[in-house]
Amino acid sequence: MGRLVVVSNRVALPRRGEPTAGGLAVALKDVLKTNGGLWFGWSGETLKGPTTGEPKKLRHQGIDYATIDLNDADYKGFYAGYSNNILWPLFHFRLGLLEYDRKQAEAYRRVNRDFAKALLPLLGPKDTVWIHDYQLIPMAAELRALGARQRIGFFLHIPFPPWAVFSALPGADRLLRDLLAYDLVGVQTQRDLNGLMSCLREGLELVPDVHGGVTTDARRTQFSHHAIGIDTRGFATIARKAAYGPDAQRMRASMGDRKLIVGAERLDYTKGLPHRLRGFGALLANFPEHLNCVTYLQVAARSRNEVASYRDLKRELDSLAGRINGDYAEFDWTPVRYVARAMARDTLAGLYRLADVGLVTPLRDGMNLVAKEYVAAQNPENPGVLVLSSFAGAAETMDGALLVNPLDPEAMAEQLDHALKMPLEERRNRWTSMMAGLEEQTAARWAENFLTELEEMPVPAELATES
Ligand code: GDG
Repeated sequence: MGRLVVVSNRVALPRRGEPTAGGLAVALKDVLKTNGGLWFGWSGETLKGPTTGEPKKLRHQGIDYATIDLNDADYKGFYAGYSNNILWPLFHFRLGLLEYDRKQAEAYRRVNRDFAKALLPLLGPKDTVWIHDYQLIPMAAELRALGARQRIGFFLHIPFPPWAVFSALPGADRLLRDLLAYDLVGVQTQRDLNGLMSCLREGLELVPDVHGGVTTDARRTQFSHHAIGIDTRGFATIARKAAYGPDAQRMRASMGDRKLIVGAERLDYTKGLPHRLRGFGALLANFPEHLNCVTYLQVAARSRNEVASYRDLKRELDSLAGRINGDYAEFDWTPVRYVARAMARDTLAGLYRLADVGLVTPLRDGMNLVAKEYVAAQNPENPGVLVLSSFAGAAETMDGALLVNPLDPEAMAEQLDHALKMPLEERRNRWTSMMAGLEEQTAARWAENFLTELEEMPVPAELATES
C-alpha cells in the first residue's frame, strides 16, 4: 500500500496561530491524521522575485507537509486572477462578474505545471493522489504528461454549473478534457453531477456509461457525488464547552432576554450577505412584534481583498447594516451586530449554540459547512432553527431546515418569523432528523467513501505487476 497524498492550493500548516476560515482546511487535517500521508500545496507565501520550485518539507503529528512558494506574478495571475476572478464566479453562476484575461489563463496552466513538477519526485509508485478544488483542475493532466501513472482523484468543493453556463469560459472544452486525466472526479451533490454530465455531453460530446463513467484511449474516468460533512461529534463538544466560556457569557449578558439570529462566513458575494440583511430588514418592517426583541449577529471574515468585487461587497454590507441600524435601533438595542473579521472557532461554536436561528443564505454553494456546524452545535433540549437557502448543496439533505430563496426578502422574513415563533416540539423534531444525518455523513465518512471508490479504480498494469 502506498501513502495518501493530498494536494490543495492552500496547505493549513501546523501552528500558524491564525483562525482558519476555509471549509476545506478544516475537513482535510482529520483525514490525513487518520490515514497518514503527505499534504502538498502552496505555502501561502508570495515572493517578489523568482521561486526555487523546491518544496519546503515539514513533519508534524504523523503528517508530512511539502509546500512551494508562488512569485508575485503567479499569485496575481493564477490565484487572484484566474482562480478567484474567473473560475470562482463561473462555477457559482455569476457570469457578470467573470473578467476573462488570457494571460491569467496562461499563468493558471503554468502554476499547475509547476505544482506537478514539484510533486512528481515526492511520489512513490503506489501512492494515491487526491487533488482538491478549482485552482488545480489541470494538475493531473500535467502529472500524466510528466509520466505519473498513480491513481489520481479530484474533488470539486464548489458547484458544477451546466454547459449553458460553463460554455461562457473561453477554453471551456480544454478544462473539461483535463478532468479525463483523473481516475475519479467527485462533486458535492446530484445537482452538481447533473451539471458536470451536461458539460461532458454537450461540451465534449462524450456519453457517460450507465455507471457514470467515461472511457477514453488512456483510461476510464468515473464521476460521482460525495457530500462533504463535518466532525459532528467534535464540533458539538466544542460548542457545549464554549457555551459556558467567557465569550458566550459576555454575549448572553449583552442580549438580555432578546432572541439571537446568527450568520457566519467568509465575506464573499456567493454567500448572499446583502440578501440576508435585506431579509432581516423585511422582518423588522413586516413583523414589528420583533422590534427590540431580536438581534442579528453577522460574522463576515474578510477574504480575497485583492479582488475588486470583494471590496465592493464590503462597502455594500457596511452601508446596508448601517441603514438598518439607523432606521430601527433604539438607544438600548442595535438590531444588526456586524463583525467584518474572523472569530476564534470555539467562540463561534458557542455563539451558534446560543442562537435561536442559524441564517445561511448563499446564492450558490457547493455544500456549506456553516449550516452543518450550526445544527451540530445545538443544545438537544432546546435546539435552534436553521433557515437555509435552497441553493446550498446542504439543502439536498438537510430536511429539517426552513428553506428560503435568498432573492426574496419578504419570504425570508416570513421564514425568520416562523423560526422565531416555532414551538419546542417542532424544533426538536426538525433538529433530531438533521442531526441523525450529520452523524452519518461526517467529514471522515466523506473522505473514506471517496477514497474507497478511488481505490476500486482499475490499477495501471505496471503497478499491479510490481508488488
Ligand atoms: C468551500 C465551498 C464547501 C467562517 N467564518 C469563520 C470561520 N468560518 C468557518 C466555518 C466553516 C468554514 O469556515 C466555511 O466553510 P463553508 O463550507 O461554509 O464555505 P467555504 O469556505 O466557501 O468552502 C463550500 C466547502 O468548501 C467544503 O467542501 O462546503 O460550499 O464554497 O468551517 O465555520 N471560522 C473561524 N472564524 C470565522 O470567523 N474560525
